[in-house]
Amino acid sequence: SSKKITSALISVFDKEGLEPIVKELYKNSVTIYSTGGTETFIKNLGIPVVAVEDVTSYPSILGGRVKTLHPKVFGGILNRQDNEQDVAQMQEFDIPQIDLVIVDLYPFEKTVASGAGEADIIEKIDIGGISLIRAAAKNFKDTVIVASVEDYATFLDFYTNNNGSTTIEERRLLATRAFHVSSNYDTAIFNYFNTEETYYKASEANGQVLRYGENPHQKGYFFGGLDTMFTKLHGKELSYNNLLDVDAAVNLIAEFKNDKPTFAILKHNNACGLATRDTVKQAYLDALAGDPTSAFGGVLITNTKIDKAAAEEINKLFCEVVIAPAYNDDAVTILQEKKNRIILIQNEVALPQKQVRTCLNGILVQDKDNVTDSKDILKTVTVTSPTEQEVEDLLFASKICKHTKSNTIVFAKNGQLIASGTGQTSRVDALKQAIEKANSFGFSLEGAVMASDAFFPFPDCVEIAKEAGITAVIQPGGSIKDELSINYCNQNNVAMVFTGIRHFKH
Ligand code: 93A
Repeated sequence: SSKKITSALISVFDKEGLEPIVKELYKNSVTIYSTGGTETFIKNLGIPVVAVEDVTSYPSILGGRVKTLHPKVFGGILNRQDNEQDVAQMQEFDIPQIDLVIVDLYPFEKTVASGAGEADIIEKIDIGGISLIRAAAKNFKDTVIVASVEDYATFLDFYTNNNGSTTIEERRLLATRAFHVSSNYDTAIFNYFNTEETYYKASEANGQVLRYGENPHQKGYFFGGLDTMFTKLHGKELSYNNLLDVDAAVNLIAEFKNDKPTFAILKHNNACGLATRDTVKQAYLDALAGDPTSAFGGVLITNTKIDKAAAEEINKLFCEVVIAPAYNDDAVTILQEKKNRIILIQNEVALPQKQVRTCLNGILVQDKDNVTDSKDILKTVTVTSPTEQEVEDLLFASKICKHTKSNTIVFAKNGQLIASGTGQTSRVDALKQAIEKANSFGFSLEGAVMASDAFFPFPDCVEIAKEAGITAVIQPGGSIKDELSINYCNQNNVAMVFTGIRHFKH
C-alpha cells in the first residue's frame, strides 16, 4: 500500500519551513493547490501553483472565512480510491484527487496570549484548516496529512526515503499526530470559552446545578448522567451530600448483589447498619438495629425488591433516600407519603471502573478497589480455624470494611453489622469506638467477628477485641509484628485469617 503523491493542497498560516517541502514536491512533479497567502508564497519561489479558487470556481468569501470549505476540495481529500461509487462520483463531479494535505492552523493560542480582543481571537478560530486536517486524517488509507510544522521533517523523511511515496503505516502515524493537533486546538478554544460563568451556565443544560455544595455557602454542581443509573419515582432534588451517600451506597450494595436480601443504611458515606436476611423487611429491621440513632436522616439501599411489609417499616424512619432495584406498587404508595423522601430505582448499569478526585493543582485517578475478599484467598494463620459461620461473617464484615472510611474496624455476627469504628486516625481508636457502639445498642460481642481494613501494627487490637468477646479476625496481614498478634490469638483461642489485600478508603 505504498502510495505515490501526485497532488497536494497546501494551506499554511506560518510559511516558515515550507520551502524545502514545496521544492521536493515540485521535483517530483506534484500538482500543488493552495490558498491566498500560501499561493503567493509558493509563486514567489518560482514554483507553479493552482489557486484553490480555480478548483472550486468559487472565490474566497466572508473575509477568508470560507475558502477551502467546498465539496471539490473535500471530495478530493475524502474519496476512497477502492470504492467504485466514490471513483464514479469523482468523475461525475469533476473532482481533482488530493493525495497530500499540508496545514498550519491559525494561531489561536498565540492570539489569545497576545492579549488581543475578542473579535480578533474569534477570527483566529480556524474552521477550514481544522476540517482539512480531520478529513485527510480520516482518509489516511489514501491521503497523507501533515498537520503542523512539527511534522514537516517527519514527512520529508518518509517522502524522500520512499521515492515520492508513503506507506500506510506512515500515513496512519501522521493521522494520529493530526488528531493530536486537532484535539489540542479544540481544547485551547474550549479553555478560552470556559470562563467560570459560562461553564456553569452551560452546566445548566449539560449537568445539574445543585442547591449548594457540601455546605450552604458553597456552590455545587453535578456533571454526569444520573438518569441512566436511576429512575426517580418521588421526592426532592438530590443534594451534593445525598449524591455522595448514594455513590457510597451503590458501591457497597454491589458487594451483596448475589446474596440473600441485604439492606444497608448509610450516613456520611459509611454503613451504620447492614444485614442479610431471608426477607427484605427483616434485613431492613436488622440493619436499623445496628445503629438506630445514626439511621435518622440516612440513605437506605437494598439489593432486593421492596415490598409492602418492608415499606411499612421503612416509613416509620425519617430517611433522605431509598434505593432499590424495584418496588411493589403499594410499597411506593407508602414510601411517598413523606413529601421530600427521594425514592430511586437503581437501574442495571455497570458502575465506573475508575475513580477521579482533585488533588493539589491536578487530579488523581485510580482503578476502583475491585477485589472482594473471598474464601479461596483466606489464609488461616492461627492454630484455631474459624468455624463455617465465622468464615461467612468474616467475609461479610470484610465487604463492609472495604466500603468504610479508614481506619476501620467492623464487627459482624450472623449476617448483621454489629458496629464499626470509622475514619479514625488510629486503629485502636476505631476498635474502641466499635466496642462502645456495640455495647450502647445492646449487642453482645461474644462470638462476633472483627474485620480490619489494614494490618495491625501491634498486638493491642487483638488483645482488646478478645477481651470484648471477638472470636475470629480477618485482616490483610503484612506487619513486621504480625507474629505478636498471631501469638496472642494462639494463646487465647482466637481464629485469625489473612487476606493479603489491604482495603484503605480515604
Ligand atoms: O477562515 S478559515 O477557517 N476558512 C477556510 O475555509 C480555510 N481554509 C484554510 N481558514 C481556512 N484555512 C486556513 O487558512 C489554514 O488553516 C491556514 O492557517 C490559513 C492559510 O491561509 P493563506 O494560505 O491565505 O495564508
